[in-house]
Amino acid sequence: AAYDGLALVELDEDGVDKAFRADVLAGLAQEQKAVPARWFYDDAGSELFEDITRLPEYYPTRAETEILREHGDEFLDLIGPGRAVVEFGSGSSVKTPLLLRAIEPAAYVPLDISGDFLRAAAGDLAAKFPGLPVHPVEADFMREVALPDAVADMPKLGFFPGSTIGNMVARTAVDLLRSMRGTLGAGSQLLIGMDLIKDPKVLEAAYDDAAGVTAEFNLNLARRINRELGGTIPLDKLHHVARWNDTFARVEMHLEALEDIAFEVSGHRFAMTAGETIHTENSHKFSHRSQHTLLLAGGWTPLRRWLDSQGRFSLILADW
Ligand code: AVI
Repeated sequence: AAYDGLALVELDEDGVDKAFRADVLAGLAQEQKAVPARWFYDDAGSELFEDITRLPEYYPTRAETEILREHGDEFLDLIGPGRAVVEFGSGSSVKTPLLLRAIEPAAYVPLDISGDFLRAAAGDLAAKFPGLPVHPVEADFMREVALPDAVADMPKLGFFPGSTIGNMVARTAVDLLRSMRGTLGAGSQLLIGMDLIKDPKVLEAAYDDAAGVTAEFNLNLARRINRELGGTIPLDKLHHVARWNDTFARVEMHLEALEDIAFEVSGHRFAMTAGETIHTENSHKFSHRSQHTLLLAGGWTPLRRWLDSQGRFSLILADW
C-alpha cells in the first residue's frame, strides 16, 4: 500500500484536510517551492503508484520481490519462526506473503495511518493465511506505536520494504528508525528495503518512464491541490522533471513551470517564473556504507544484506 504519513488526517468545517492545506500553503511560500511527497497518495495517486511498480523502467519492486522469493531459507535461519511480523505500511499483496511463508510467524501486525487500506490488506492476508492471527493497527508509524496485547510477549520482526525510507531526509529517517525501535522493543529485528546508487540514467528513467505514468503521478498532486484546496494551478503549464542530485544521492521529482504563471490556492496567490519548480519528492539511494551509517544512527545493527541478481536493490536484516 501507499506510504502515507506524518500526521493524522484532520478535517475542517468544509471537509478540507487541514494538514494538507497547511503543508501546501507553507510549501508554496518557500523560496524553493515544495510539497511533501506523502500528499501524492490520494486514491488516484495510490493507483498510479501501483501502475508505476509494474513499469519496465521501475526496477525496485521487481528486484525486491526477487530477493524475497530467492532467500526464504536464509530468512528462516536468521529470523526464525514464532515472531510477530510488524509491517510499517499495510503491506503488498505480493511481498508480504513471500516473507510470511518463509519465516512461519506467530502473528502479523500491519500498521497504517489509512484505515481503509489497512482493513483491505489485513482481510486479503487473513484469507491467504487462515491460521495466522492478524492484528491491524490504525496508527501513524512515524511515532512510537503501542502494539496489541496479544503480541506483547512475542519477539518482533519489523518489515519496511520498498525503500520508502529513501523518501525521507536523513534526519526524518533516523527519527523513524528510532521510533521503530521503541515500537518493536528489545530483542527485535528489522528487515528493511533500501535502493542502491547506480547509473544516473537508469535512476532517472525509473522516475521518468516512457509511458508517462510517473509524470501523471507527479501532476496528480497539482490536480489534488486544485480539487481539494480550491486551486487554479494551470496543469498544462507544468511539466514533470526527475533528476539525479549527486550531492544528496537522490532522485528528485519536480513540477516545472513551462512559462510564467500565476495561480491561487485556498485564496492565496502564488506565481512561478518559467523554469521555476515545485519540489515534490526525494528518493534517496544508498551505498553499502551509507546504509550502515543510517541504520546505526537509528539504533539498528546490520546483520546481513541481500541483493537481487542484477545488484540493483538491497534488503537488510538488522537487530536491536
Ligand atoms: C514509495 N516510494 C518508495 C517510491 C520511490 O521509488 O521513491 C515512490 C515513487 N515515486 C516515483 N516513483 C515511485
